Amino acid sequence: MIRAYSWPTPNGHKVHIMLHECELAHEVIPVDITSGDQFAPEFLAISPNNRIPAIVDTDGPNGEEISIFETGAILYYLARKTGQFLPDEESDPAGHYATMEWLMWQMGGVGPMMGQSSHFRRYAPEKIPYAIGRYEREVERLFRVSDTRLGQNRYLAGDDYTIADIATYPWMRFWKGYGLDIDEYPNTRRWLQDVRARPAVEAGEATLIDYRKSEMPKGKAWDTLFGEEQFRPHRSGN
Ligand SMILES: N[C@@H](CCC(=O)N[C@@H](CS)C(=O)NCC(=O)O)C(=O)O
Repeated sequence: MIRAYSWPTPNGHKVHIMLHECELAHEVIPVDITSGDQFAPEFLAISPNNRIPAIVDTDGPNGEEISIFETGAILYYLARKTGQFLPDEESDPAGHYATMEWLMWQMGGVGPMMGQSSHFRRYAPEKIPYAIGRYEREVERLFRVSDTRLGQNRYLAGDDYTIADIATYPWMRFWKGYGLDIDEYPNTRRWLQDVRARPAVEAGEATLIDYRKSEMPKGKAWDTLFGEEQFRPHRSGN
């Protein structure tokens, strides 16, 4: 059994989608990041960076329990555990490393840059033109990269849907929030439609939906995510 400690955000949805794609028995435990659940010592013991999601697999390697944080590591672990959505390194090294390239592209570029773009466009208390422009341009650049790639291949790593697509889709689907016109990226638009049509994607994105908040975080919630509460030292459960 896998326990996923999560919240309905793009990073949370990567793991919810993967659990559905792999048809793994799992339980999702909400970690309300607007109320500070991510700083609870028990959560920090499995996710010391105070970020969701994290998983615990009670039936890990050698039958022992294992916990994993960081979505790239979680997707890689679940792909290796199930033998799905990551081409085998021995029999298909080109496919394997292409998947890892695009997974790392998401982890190092798409997630952080789209996250910062949303922050400065939506959440920052002051609207700083340089910061907004810097991240908008970086996001446009990333959409151009995906559009070129997806004009040559059906999916990011090649012909097959992989953990690179699972990692990237929940961020790129929010193109409106980055101020983009998706019609300028027709290959990415086609890919978004293909990925969205998968039942596991629909099920993954519906996970914890009742907890989703559309309003802007204010007061304690803003402080928890972006203010004093976020940056004061927190005691780990380790
Ligand atoms: N690189 C991390 C990023 C995870 C992340 O940023 N999670 C956000 C929600 S999408 C979070 O937990 N925020 C809580 C906080 O900032 O305290 C991963 O891929 O797992």
